[in-house]
Amino acid sequence: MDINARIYVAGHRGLVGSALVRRLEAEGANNLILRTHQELELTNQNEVEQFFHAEKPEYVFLAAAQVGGIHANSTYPARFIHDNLAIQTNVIHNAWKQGTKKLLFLGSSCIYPRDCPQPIKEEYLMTGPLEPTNESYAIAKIAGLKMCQAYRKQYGFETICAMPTNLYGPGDNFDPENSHVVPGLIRRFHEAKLENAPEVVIWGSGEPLRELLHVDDLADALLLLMRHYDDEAIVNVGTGREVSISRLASLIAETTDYQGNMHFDTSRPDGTQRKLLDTPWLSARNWTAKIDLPFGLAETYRSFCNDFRLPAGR
Ligand code: GFB
Repeated sequence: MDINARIYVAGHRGLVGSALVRRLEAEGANNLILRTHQELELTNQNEVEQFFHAEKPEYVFLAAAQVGGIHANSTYPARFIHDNLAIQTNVIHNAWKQGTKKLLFLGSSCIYPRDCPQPIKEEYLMTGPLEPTNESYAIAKIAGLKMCQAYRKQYGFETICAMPTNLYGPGDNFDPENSHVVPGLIRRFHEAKLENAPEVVIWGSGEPLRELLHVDDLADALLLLMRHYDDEAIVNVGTGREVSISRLASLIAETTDYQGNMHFDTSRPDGTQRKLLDTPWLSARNWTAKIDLPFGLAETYRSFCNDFRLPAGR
């Protein structure tokens, strides 16, 4: 991929898309094609068709998706399956039709069976039942990766399917209910500190393990894949390191300088117990994530305070 090629980042205002734009611009990209949600409704077939016909991007990063944490996934399953199927179907089909050279599709570690052996190998896909709290999202993402593989097989369209682990970083959605665990807890601890609240509620038992990847590390891996990966097989992207939700909560308490207690609300779901990814392709290239969790959390907390113009923790 020539850095000055016509590169379209779908979803450039989101967590992943904004990290991709930061990274591409840092490398000197000067031909990025970007559209906000207001400018282009990706669930609308006609709008997407016209956009690709007019712009003819050479490379596409498909980072646009309807995403959310465990609560949003289980509360809005219709929105998650509809919007994701529509977005990815429109973008993949029109990219192929208008001669895009390469498209990178983003999936998620939740595509794998709920109870599969750890670390999770790519070949475990579709070998067992999914985690029920995010089944709609996972089914949409499985459909997306199968569509990419089908277009490669039938039309020779160069598609890459990257499956990242749980992500976090600046520019995340910090909604108290609908966000993922890191932004959700950053917000809750921050507010508890400002209000001098005696305790913070953590959803679930605190026992599940999660592998957390900083989105700038993900962007680094995605560029490597776009430049050097050429196979139909899906590719995992992770850090190889796990943290329990209770340990993560303690780290976020330290980051936000919250001195009170934690209460685990077991009426809220735990979701999958573990989902650690095996990453053979990246490991073979000596790729590792560079941003450690305490540093990444501190940076994410700073971005939360800046974005919302809040007084900082320390
Ligand atoms: O990040 P998260 O929402 O998604 O939740 P998943 C991770 C874990 O954190 C669960 C616990 O065990 C939650 O019970 N948790 C504790 C919290 N406190 C909170 C909180 O305040 N907010 C949230 N959100 N969780 C996602 C899928 O599953 O994984 C997505 O929902 C996506 O579709 C992503 O695939 C990779 O890790 O459980």
